[in-house]
Amino acid sequence: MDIQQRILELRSLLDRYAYEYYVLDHPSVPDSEYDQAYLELVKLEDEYPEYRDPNSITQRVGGVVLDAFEKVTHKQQMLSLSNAFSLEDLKAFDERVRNAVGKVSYVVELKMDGLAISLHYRNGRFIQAVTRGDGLVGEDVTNNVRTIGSIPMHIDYEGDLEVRGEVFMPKKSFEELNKKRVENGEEEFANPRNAAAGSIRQLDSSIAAQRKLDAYLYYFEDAYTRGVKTHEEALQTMSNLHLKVNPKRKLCNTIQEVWDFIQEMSEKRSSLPYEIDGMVIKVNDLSAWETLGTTVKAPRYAIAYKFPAEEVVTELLDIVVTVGRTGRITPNAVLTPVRVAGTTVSAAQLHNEDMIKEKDIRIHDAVVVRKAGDIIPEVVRPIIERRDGTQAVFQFPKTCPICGSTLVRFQDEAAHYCINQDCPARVVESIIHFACRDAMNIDTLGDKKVELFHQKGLLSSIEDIYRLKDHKDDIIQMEGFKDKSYQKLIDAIENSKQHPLEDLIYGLGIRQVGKKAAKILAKHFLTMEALMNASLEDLVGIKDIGEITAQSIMAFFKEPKNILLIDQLKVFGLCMETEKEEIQESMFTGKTVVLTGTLQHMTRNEAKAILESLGANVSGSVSKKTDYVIYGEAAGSKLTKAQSLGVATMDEEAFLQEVNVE
Ligand code: 0OX
Repeated sequence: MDIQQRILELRSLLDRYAYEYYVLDHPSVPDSEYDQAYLELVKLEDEYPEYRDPNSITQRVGGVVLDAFEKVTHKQQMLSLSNAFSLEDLKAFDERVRNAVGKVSYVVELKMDGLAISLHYRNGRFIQAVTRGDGLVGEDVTNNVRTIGSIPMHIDYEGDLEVRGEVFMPKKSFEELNKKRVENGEEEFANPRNAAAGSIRQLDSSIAAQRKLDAYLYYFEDAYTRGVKTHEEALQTMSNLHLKVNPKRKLCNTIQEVWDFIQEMSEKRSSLPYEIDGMVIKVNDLSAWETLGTTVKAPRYAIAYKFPAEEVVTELLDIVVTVGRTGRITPNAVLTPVRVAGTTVSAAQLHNEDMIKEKDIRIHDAVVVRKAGDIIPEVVRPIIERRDGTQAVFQFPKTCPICGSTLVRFQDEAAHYCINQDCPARVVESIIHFACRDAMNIDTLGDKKVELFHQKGLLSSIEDIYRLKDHKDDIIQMEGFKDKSYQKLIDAIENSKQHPLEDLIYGLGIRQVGKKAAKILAKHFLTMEALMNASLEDLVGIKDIGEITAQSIMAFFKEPKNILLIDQLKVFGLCMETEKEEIQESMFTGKTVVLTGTLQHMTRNEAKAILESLGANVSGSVSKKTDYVIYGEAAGSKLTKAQSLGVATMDEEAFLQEVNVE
C-alpha cells in the first residue's frame, strides 16, 4: 500500500480511538490494539519524515519548547460572565431578559473551574489555541493544547471555525500531580484551576503533556449567522463534530426550574470528577442573544451563579499570634488539618481580639471553616453545641511574643501593635516586604532566606540587603547555597536598584501606603526628596490621599532612622526619582465617554478625572460618536439612548475593574 495513504489511515483510526477514549469515555478497542497502530505510525513517521504533521496523534506528547508565547488579538472579544449569588439575583436577571425579549427558556450548564480558551479550525484542521488573556488579547498556546487528548486535531467542518470553552484539570490528575510535586520537594498547586493555568502556560509542551488536562467546549462563534437557532442546537452541533461538550446540562423553562437544577448539581458537586464553582445560565434562543447584546465585559444573555464557599468543620487546636512589619499583631487559629475547596487547611487568620470575642471562638472549639474568595481560610463560627467543658477562652497577650515589649492598642483601632521599631519580627517582616514581588522584586530573597540571614547577623535592616555582596564567604558556606545561587541572589539585588520610585516607596512599608498610594505619591512628587519634604497640607491636597495616610507618611519621615535608611539607599544607587508620566494607554485613550447615573464608589467628577488621565474625552451627551457610556444607579435616558444607538455600555463595576480601582 502507498505509504502516505497508510499513514493517513492510521492517523484517522487513532483519532477515532482517541475520540472514543477521551470524549465518549467508551473505548471500542483494547489498549493493545491502540498501541499496535500507534507504534506502526511512529515507525512510519520516523522513516518518512516528509509526511510528518504537527496534528498527528504522535505529536500529543509535546516537545516544542518556546522562548515566550506570541500575543494574539481575538477576532471577537472573549467575554466573561456577570455573577449572581442568590435566587433573587437570578430572578432579577430573568426579569431583565423577559423585559427585553419576552418569554424565554434557559440552558443551564456547569461552570467549569478552569481557564477559558479559544480554538481555531480551518478546513477541519486544528490550527491555533489562544488563552482568554484580558479578553481582547490572549496568548498562543497551540502547542500545549495539542497535548490535550480530548481536543480533536481534525473535525468534519469546511472553512473557518472558532469554538470556545474551558480547559481544566480533573480532580484525579490534580491529586496525582501534587503528590508527585511533594515527592520532588516542589511546591503544591493550591487548586486544580491554578494547576491547569500553570500547565497551559508551560513553554515546554512536553511538560503540559504530562499534566493530563481536559476541556469542555461551550461556545460556537457566529452560530446564529451560520443558521443555528438555539444554544442547545449549537452545543449539539459541536458534539456532532466530536468537540467535547458537557452532557450535564438542562433546558429549563422557568427560573424556578433553573434553581432546582442548581440545587441538584450543588448536592452532586463533590462527587463530580472535576471542580465546578457555579452554574452558567444562558438564554437558549440565539436571536434573543442578538437583541440582548453585551456590556463591555459580559453578555446580557447569560449569567454565572456562584456557589457559596464550601464550609467544613474542624477543631481549633490553639491560637498563636504573629507580628507583621508594621508591628501589627495577628492572631491565627491552628486547626486540625482539613480539606476545603481543593486543598488542606491547617491555619486561618482571626484578624483581631474583637473578632475572637464577637464570634466567641475558644481554644478546642469545633469550628466551621471556609475559604474567603475561595483562597484565604477563615473561621466562620464555633459550634457551641459541641462544647464539652474543655474549651478555654483565649487571653490576648499583653506583650510581644518576639521581643517582649508591651503591646499597644491605639484608639479606634481593633489591632494590637508591637511599637518597638527594633523588634526582630518587625525587622524581618519589613525586609521580606521590601524584597517582595510588588516592591523591589528580589525574587531570590524569599522569606526563608531573609530569616536565615537575619539569624546569622547579615541582615539587620533593609539597607543591609545591599551589603550582602560583602559577605560572599559567609553565604556560600550556608546550607543550600552554591557559587551559582549566591551570584543569582547578588544579581537580583543589583537589578532591584533600577526599580521605579513607586516600588521603592511601597517597599519602605509606610503604614497605610499600599501599591496604589505609592504610585500616586511617586507620580505627584516625582522625587523621593520632594516626598520627604512634603507638608501635611501638601499630602492631604492630593486626590486619594486621606488624612490618616498623610499623618502616617509624615510620621515615617520624621523618624531619623528612616531618613538614614533613605540616605543609605541613595548611596547604594537606588532609583530615587521618576519622569513625569505621559498619558497612560488604555481602552479609553482617544475615546469619547459619557458618564450617567449615580456612581457608588466615586463622584462623577472623580470618574471624569480618571478618564481624562487616561486620555479620554468626557462628554455630557450621547450621540453616534460616543464610544462608551459608563452608567451607575438610576441611569435614565442617556443609557436608553446609548442602547438604541448600539453604543457600548459599561456598568460601574466593569469600569472600576478596567481602571483598577477597588
Ligand atoms: C464555564 C463557562 C464559562 C460564553 C459567553 C460568555 C461566557 N466556566 O464553564 N463561560 C461560558 O460562557 C461564555 N460558559 C461556561 N459554561
